[in-house]
Amino acid sequence: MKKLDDITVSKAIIQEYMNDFLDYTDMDVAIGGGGPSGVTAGYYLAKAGYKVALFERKLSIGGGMWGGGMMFNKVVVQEEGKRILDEFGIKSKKFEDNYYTVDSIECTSTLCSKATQAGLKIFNLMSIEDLMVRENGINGIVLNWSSVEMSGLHIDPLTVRAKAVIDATGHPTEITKIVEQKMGANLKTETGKIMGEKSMWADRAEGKILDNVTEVYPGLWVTGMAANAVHGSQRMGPIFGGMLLSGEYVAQKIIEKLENE
Ligand code: 48H
Ligand code: FE2
Repeated sequence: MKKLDDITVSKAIIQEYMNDFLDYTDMDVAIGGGGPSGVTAGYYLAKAGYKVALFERKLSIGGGMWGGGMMFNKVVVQEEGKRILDEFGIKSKKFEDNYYTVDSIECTSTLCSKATQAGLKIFNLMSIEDLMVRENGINGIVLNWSSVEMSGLHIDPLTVRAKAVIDATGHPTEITKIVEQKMGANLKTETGKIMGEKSMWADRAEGKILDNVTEVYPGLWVTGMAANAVHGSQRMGPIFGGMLLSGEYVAQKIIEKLENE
C-alpha cells in the first residue's frame, strides 16, 4: 500500500464537492425529490444533454419505492411502463397479462445508478425550503441542509438558478405548496389550488397521471404522485408504471419548452 494522508482525503472531498455545488448554482432543470418519478425525469433530461440536478431531503434516493407494497419489496408495473424498465435494464416478471412484478431493490438502485451515469447530478441531504420567484415565474430553488431543517437551527438557506423546476416530492407536493402558500398564486388546476389526492383507485389514478403532468405555474412542473395530488386525482398504491412514465413525460415536455425558448 502507498502511504496515505488523512488531510489529502479531506481536501479531495471538500474540493470536489464544492466544485460540483458551485457548478450547479446555475442549471437547466432542478428536480425536487428523488423518488422514482424524479429520478426517471432526471435520467431522460441528462440523456438529452441538459444540465440537471436532483435535490433529495433524505440520505437515500428512491422515495417510496424501496418498500414495495406494505413492505413486501416488490412493485407492479403495467404493460405501458415495461418499456422504461427495459430501457434501464431492470428485470421484470410477467404475473399475468398487463401485470409485471419487479424487485423494488433492484428497480430503485438501478434507476439511481443509470440516472447518475447518464449525467444526472444528485445532491442528497438537502431540502428545498423556498423558491426563487421573479416577474416571469419560478427562476430557481432555495436550499438548506436537511439536518438544519431537522434540528430546527435558525440558519439561512442558499439559492441556485434553474430554467425549470420539477416538483417530484410525491404525496405532500411540497414545492407546489410553497407557490400556493407564499404567493397565494393561482395554479393551473381546475380550482386554481392544490386539489389534494383522492382515495386509492389504481385504474383511475394511472389513467389520469400523464394528463396531470403540467406546468402548474410558470417554470414549475409537477410529476409522479405530486401530479395526481396537485390535480385532485386518485392514488394508485404500489403500481409504479405511472411514476416512470410521468418522469419520462415531464422530461419530454420540458425539453420541448426549453427548445422553443
Ligand atoms: C427535497 C424532498 C422534499 C423537499 C419531499 O414519494 P416519492 O417516492 O415520489 P414519486 O412521486 O416519485 O413516487 C411516489 C411513490 O413512491 C408513491 O408514493 C406511490 C406510487 N404511492 C401511491 C399511493 O397510493 O400511496 O419521493 C419523493 C421524494 C422523497 O424521497 C422525499 O424525501 C423527497 O421527495 N422530498 N426532497 N426537498 N422539500 N419534499
Ligand atoms: Fe405512496
